[in-house]
Parts: sequence; C-alpha cells; structure tokens
Amino acid sequence: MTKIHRLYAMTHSLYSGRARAYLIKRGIPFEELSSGHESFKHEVLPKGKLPTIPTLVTPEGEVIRDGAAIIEHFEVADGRPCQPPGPRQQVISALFDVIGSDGLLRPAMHYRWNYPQDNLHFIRYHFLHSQRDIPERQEKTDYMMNRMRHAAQLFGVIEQSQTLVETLYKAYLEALNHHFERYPYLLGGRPCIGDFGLLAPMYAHLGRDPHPARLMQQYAVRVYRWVERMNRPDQDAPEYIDTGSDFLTGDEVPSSLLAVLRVLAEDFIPETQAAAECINTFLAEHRPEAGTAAVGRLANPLGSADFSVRGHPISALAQPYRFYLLARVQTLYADLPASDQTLVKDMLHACGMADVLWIKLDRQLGREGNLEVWQ
Ligand SMILES: N[C@@H](CCC(=O)N[C@@H](CS)C(=O)NCC(=O)O)C(=O)O
Repeated sequence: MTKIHRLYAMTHSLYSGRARAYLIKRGIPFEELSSGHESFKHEVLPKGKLPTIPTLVTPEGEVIRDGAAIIEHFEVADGRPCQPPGPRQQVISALFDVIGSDGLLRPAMHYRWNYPQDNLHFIRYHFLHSQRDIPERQEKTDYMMNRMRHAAQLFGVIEQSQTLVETLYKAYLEALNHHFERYPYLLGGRPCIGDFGLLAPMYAHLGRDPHPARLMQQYAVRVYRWVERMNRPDQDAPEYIDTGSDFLTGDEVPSSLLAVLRVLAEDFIPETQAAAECINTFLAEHRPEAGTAAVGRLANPLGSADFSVRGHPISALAQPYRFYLLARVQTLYADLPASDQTLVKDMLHACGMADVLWIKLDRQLGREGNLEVWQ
C-alpha cells in the first residue's frame, strides 16, 4: 500500500507553498490537512512545538515542522535530487531559498493587505475556512487577519514605503520574467531548492491573491506560468519546445538570473546587514544559553533592522531564520576548493550579492526538537 504523508498546510499560507510544491514535484504522496483540523492541536503540536505551517507527519508518525526541514528530510534520504551539481549553481540555489523565505515578505504582505477592494473577500474566505465552525469563528478570523495585517507593518510596509516596495517588486518581476523567456526553472529544465524557496512568496500571496495575481498575469506571463508549473508533477514546459529536463550544463548560471539577483540585492543586502547588527546586539545583551529557542511567534523581541534603500528608511523585524538559511550558503562556499570559491565570489560580486558570503551572526543556529536554537 502507498505510504501517505500528511501535510498540515493552507492554500493561502506563504511557507506552505514551498513544501507542497516540493512534495508534488518529487511525486511524494500526501494529503493536505488544515491546521484547524482537530488532530493538529492534539497530535501534532506537542511534537511540532510551534503552531506553524507547513508541518509534515510521515507515515511512521515523525513530525517535521518547518518547510526547509521538510525538504531537507527528503533531500538527505534521496541523495539531494534538487541540489544542482556545480558550485556556482549550488550557491545560487541556496541563496534563492533564503531570499524566497525571508527576502520578499514586504511585497507579499503589501500586495495582500493594501488592496482590500480587490483582495478582501478572497482572503477572508481562506482565513475563515482555516478555523473550525465554532461559535467564535468570525471573531477568531478577524483576530488572525488583523495579526497578519499588522505583520505587514512589522516587515516594513508602511504608508511611506509602499511606493518603494512596489517599484522594487515590479523591477524584480520584470527581470524574472525575462529570465523565464529562455528557461522554465531558475537553473534550466528542472527545479532546484531555490525554486521552491522562491515560490513561497510567489504562490499564495503574489501569484494567487486577486490584485497581485492580475499584475503577474498582465505584466509577467512567464512568471505566472512558472508559478503554475511549480505546482504540477510534470515538467509543464511545452512552450520551451526543446528545453532539456536537467540543470544547465557546465555549472552555468544565466546572466538573466544574475540580473534578477542584482535587483533583489538592493534591499536584501542592506536589510541582511542591518538585521545581523540588530541580532548581534541582542545576543551580546541577552547571552541566550545554548539550546534556547531562536524562533517565536511574530513580533519576537529581537528588535528591528533599520536600513535605507534609495534614500528611503525602512524598519523591519530582524529574524534569525534568515541567518539559519544563509548559513547554508556560507557553508557551501566554505567547503569549496579555493578555485571554485573564486568563481562563486566573482559571480556574486557581479550581481551585488557578494556580502552574503560574509554577513554573519556572532552565534550559530542549529535545530533541536523542531525548533531553531542558539548554539
Ligand atoms: N520557518 C517556518 C515558518 C512557518 C510560518 O511562519 N508559517 C506561517 C504561515 S505562512 C504560520 O504558520 N503562522 C502562524 C503563526 O505564526 O502563528 C517555515 O519555513 O515553515
């Protein structure tokens, strides 16, 4: 009998899109359940530790909370099928995973919450139906929606920054659309880890909520198709006619993809720098014991990263998770022979992303019992 995994996830959830697409593309049988399901609270949460989605329950009953951990579980077991072989491609793939997980929260939240005339009815349906049909259902729905609306501000979307957020997003969308004119996935004919990470903001929010989905359909058809493609088990790339079904040969990273990173670097680099400073100050002041959780619910008390982009100040929640994933980029780089390091460094210099190799927290992050912890 086929072994079925249970994925606790929701259609409108940003991080769910990443794990779901991975399971679909890898052909791993699963059923999706809402975190509003009775079993989540009683059977899953005690092992998952935090009520976040996605959380996976394996057929053997193992509980894995966190999208990156879910993907890592299968990657380790199956010989890393979604990691490209070459050093440049590996670093690019890992970097897109960080950017997708933590670097596009402002456009995702802005386009969801600041166009209520187009989005509200649609969003409310999803929030409402993630609650069980109990007497407090409406109240709980309002509470959850207000909490996420507020999160948009915590991530740096306020009235004064909205125009900048849109300008940066549109430049990125245009560059990504240009990249997909030649390639169905980031690195050629099949998805890498970075495709799954990038899908997180690009599916539930930017590719599905009415206002930004229309924007994508009208101005970035190729990106819209990639979002669809990432949710299908086959390659779904008929329009490319003669594309291969593997990563690009010769460790090639197309210049069109570096152009996308050049746009993203504009806020990703100063934000990463400022977040590291903020978290390092927190670490110096609080000296958390080894094993202390480095992840919490939103608005955890680490403080905000203050930085500016094109002369506009932005203040955004500093989250250790960005550095948990960034450490993977840095480990990949550190493990390379010197000649390959030079190749990677030159590539990242060319797109304004070289600093991702050096920006570090003063303490490392690990994972214990489904939580990211300070080491
Ligand atoms: N690092 C986690 C983050 C998961 C996460 O924050 N998920 C959101 C939904 S997109 C959530 O469950 N939020 C509920 C909460 O924070 O209470 C992952 O990548 O899976």
